[in-house]
Amino acid sequence: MAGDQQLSLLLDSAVRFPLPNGLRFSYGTSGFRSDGSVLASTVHRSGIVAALRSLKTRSTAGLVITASHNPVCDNGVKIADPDGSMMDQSWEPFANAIANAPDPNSLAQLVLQFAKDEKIPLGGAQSAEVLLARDTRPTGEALLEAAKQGISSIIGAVAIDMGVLTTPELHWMVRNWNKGTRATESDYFAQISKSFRSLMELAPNENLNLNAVEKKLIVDGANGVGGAKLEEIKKNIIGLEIDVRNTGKEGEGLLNEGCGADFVQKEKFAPSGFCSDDLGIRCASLDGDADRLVFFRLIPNTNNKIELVDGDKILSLFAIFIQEQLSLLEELPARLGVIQTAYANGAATDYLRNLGLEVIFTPTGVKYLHEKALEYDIGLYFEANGHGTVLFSKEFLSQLELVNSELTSKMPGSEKQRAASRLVAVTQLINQAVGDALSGLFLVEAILHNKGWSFQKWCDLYQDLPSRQLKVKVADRTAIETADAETRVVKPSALQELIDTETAKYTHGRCFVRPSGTEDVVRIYAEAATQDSADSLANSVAQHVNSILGSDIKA
Ligand code: G16
Repeated sequence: MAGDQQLSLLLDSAVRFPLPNGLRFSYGTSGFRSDGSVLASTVHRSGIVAALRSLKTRSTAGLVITASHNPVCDNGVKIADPDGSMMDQSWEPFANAIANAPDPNSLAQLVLQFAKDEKIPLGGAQSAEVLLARDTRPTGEALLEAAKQGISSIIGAVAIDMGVLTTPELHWMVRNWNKGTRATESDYFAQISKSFRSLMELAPNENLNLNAVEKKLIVDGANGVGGAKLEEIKKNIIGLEIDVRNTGKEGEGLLNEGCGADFVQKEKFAPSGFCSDDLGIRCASLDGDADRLVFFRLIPNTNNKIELVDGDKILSLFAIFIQEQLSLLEELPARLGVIQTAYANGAATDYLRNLGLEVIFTPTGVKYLHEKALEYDIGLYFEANGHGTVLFSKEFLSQLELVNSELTSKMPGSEKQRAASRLVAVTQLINQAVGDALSGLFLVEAILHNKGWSFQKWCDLYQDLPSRQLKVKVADRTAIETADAETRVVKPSALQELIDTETAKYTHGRCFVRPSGTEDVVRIYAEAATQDSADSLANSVAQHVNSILGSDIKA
């Protein structure tokens, strides 16, 4: 009876969201992405997956509608697991299967069969709960409605619309709801401003050279959702003067167009809205849904070229700071792991290894880095593009709390006690669910303040090897398969031989190619001793990709 009711509910709902003719969807690096106008069926079906995920885990799940760094016409959908991380990868084949089910009947059969196989109780007394959010894209509102209808096509499932949020806010909320607090956006803002204030107050006086640490920060909001959120947070921030640009207001420009972290990191140019008046000032850039962060400073007399501080250098700053605090606390042993991808600059990896840190590589995609970081007491992960965070294990957190409260009662004000309190503030400031540009930005600022470091000092940590990234649009990007954390092409095999031959021509040459999981392109990364060599290596490999797989090269 309940089975019949469930079946007819699924059929009635699915019939309103037919699969567009001739299209296939794939759960990629960060969920489904495509042109926003063709995604209604995919988002509707993702709503079903999220509701099933909630039933399976007996917890609140999340669903966010965003295409992050992609252009404004695109959109996408990703699902958050109860701990706030990306959906368990073992469910991706099911998500792919139902996203491509040709008609309502086959869709319903797939859902019922999957529920049976996974022992998910359908139609029973158990309820499911899914938190929803979207970014500012024009197609977002209609897609949100599709998600709601997908969720309510599972008996007992409830969708809770949390509004227009950054992706990391939604992940953070899901995590907190499952820890028993029905946290809202104002709790998120309050947690950031409170822990930032604590960390600022713990700065050692002798390190504090206020002349070195410029108090002003200009932030590029990518004309996305992050700028407006930052405007709210900054109302409660003391000790930092933040000027937010590209907030998406009328006249400021289009989402991610000529602005945003992806543009800044790849083009190494200042975003629109920045000019020579900003010379000498520390600047930061978020991406469209505020899950990526890079810093930069304009270079004088260069027509808006910038000195870039990417995810690798943010990672290095976090690693140094955490290591320093731990070195004062011998009673708090911790295994640190640093996770990077093949895009990490070779100089950054050498620098981190020279700090004595264990550095591990995974394929591109936060879901892979996050999973690896969970294996450590403290797992620090960052992609060079600015996507990353720091994770603390449960055991480490309870040890830290214990040590902190003992030191606070026995040695208040001592360097040891302050080191423990600084670590506590870091654990509260940095988002434990996913990479978060806003919480990352405030952690960077608090660390620079604690260390009394200028932007220049941070830049000088190490010198990046010159690099170049290109993308090539090909007929079928899935024709490329890679191995060894995407550093080698295994298919077509002739391509890797050509890459090896080209790379061998350059001092410190390194090059890899991989299919993007968010755009319909193949990406090329090259590194070498000089910028000309890196450019020429990237170009020649792009030509090979082009001649083997077809089409045009884009910077
Ligand atoms: C997403 C992922 C990132 C990944 C990026 C580019 O970022 O979350 O982990 O680095 O896509 O991926 P690809 O090279 O496969 O296109 P975002 O900011 O778009 O969500």
